[in-house]
Amino acid sequence: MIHARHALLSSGWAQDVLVAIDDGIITAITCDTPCPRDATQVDTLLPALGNLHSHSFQRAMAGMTEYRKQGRDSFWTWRDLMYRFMDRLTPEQIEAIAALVFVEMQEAGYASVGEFHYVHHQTGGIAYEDPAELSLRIYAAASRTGIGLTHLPVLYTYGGAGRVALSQGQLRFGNDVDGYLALVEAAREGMTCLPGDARLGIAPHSLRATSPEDLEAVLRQSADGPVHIHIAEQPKEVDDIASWLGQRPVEWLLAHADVDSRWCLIHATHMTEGETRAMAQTGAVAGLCPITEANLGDGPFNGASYLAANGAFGIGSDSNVNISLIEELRTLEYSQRLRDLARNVLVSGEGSVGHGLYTGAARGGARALGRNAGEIAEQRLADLVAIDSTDPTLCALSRDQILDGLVFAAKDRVVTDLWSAGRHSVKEGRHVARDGVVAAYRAAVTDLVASL
Ligand code: NGQ
Ligand code: ZN
Repeated sequence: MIHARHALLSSGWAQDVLVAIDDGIITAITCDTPCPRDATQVDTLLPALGNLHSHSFQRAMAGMTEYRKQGRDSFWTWRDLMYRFMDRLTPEQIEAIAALVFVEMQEAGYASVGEFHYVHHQTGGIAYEDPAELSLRIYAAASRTGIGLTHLPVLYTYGGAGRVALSQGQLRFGNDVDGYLALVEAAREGMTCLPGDARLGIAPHSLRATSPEDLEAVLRQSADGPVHIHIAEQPKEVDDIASWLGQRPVEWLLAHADVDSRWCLIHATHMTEGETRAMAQTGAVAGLCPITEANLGDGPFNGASYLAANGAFGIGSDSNVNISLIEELRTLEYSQRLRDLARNVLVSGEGSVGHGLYTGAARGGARALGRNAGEIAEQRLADLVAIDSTDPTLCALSRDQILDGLVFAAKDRVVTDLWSAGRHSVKEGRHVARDGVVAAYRAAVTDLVASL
């Protein structure tokens, strides 16, 4: 049981709220009630967000790609460095890095994560004895930390638009459709080691890494669960797809696949007004990764038009160069302000930007991850985060201003507690497994850096 002085319920703010949880599910909510002796007492309880897009291994190269060399650095030069870094990773290192990442995510206020998992094979592209070896490593990290996992094994068949062969640096990703479907099945079987809220989805990496026929084939074989795809992140990708398929990426996808609320379109940065409105109408979630998109020089999302068309969105930490839920939401709004020379952009009609961003991302994240979460209500998963509204960054604010304070003024330290489907992983601001996970991470990266 959790007792909160204030809680943001699906019906709005309430006081002295007692939340009962059974088997990871919220079973009862009582307002205006004193704190019983055996309850965990918190200040302000919010629905915890899902982090809808992560490549956990990239966390370990944070800070290694910010050095300017002669010529112009770009997404594509970053990607070359990332491939070189990735090529050395062992299964043990992949697990240790993922565990650190999941600890950091939960401490930042994320209850769950969509792990967009595309490193499948050994260096050179040789399969592991168990083709799902690296998926199982992600599972081990999830079960160690208690994060709610939506695992998204990735189909990555081609090196670029037009069925270009994989480059040397991409060999660890490669599968044809049959190999991929076998991998998904193995990943499904392995999932029995995870708690019941874990989910499995599919993820064609991008239009450039697959083909129209292959995409259709994998979609035909998977009737339910989330479908995630990177799309329209970089202008070059838009141009490459347009010259190959005759349409811009989002335009092509909406015309050739049954895009609906199962889908999460990651980035969707470069869209025309028409694509923006059409995507919003499908019910798909825009998977926005503002910190990574800023870091990689992708560009700002077409946010105002998308929200005006009622589009669903959520946020992801993608490259994990910096894991901060607060900063992710802040960067999202600030990217719009800088482009539009305006304030308070990402809210439709009138209202609190922080409230709109937070609650919108909570709903969209849950939808994209296939989790019955995103609000505090009976029968939902107990994906919950507590923040301390007496922190100096928040203490002057009314309830209706708290989420604005959280998004624009606070630091991550205001997070005190976090539950993933009822698993109480963060207490007093620290993950319960932090020490062991950090020690294993340090050992893993020491070896890794020595091998680079
Ligand atoms: C990824 N990253 O999947 O990690 C990609 C780069 C690729 C972003 N798109 C790899 N931000 O495109 O092959
Ligand atoms: Zn990505």
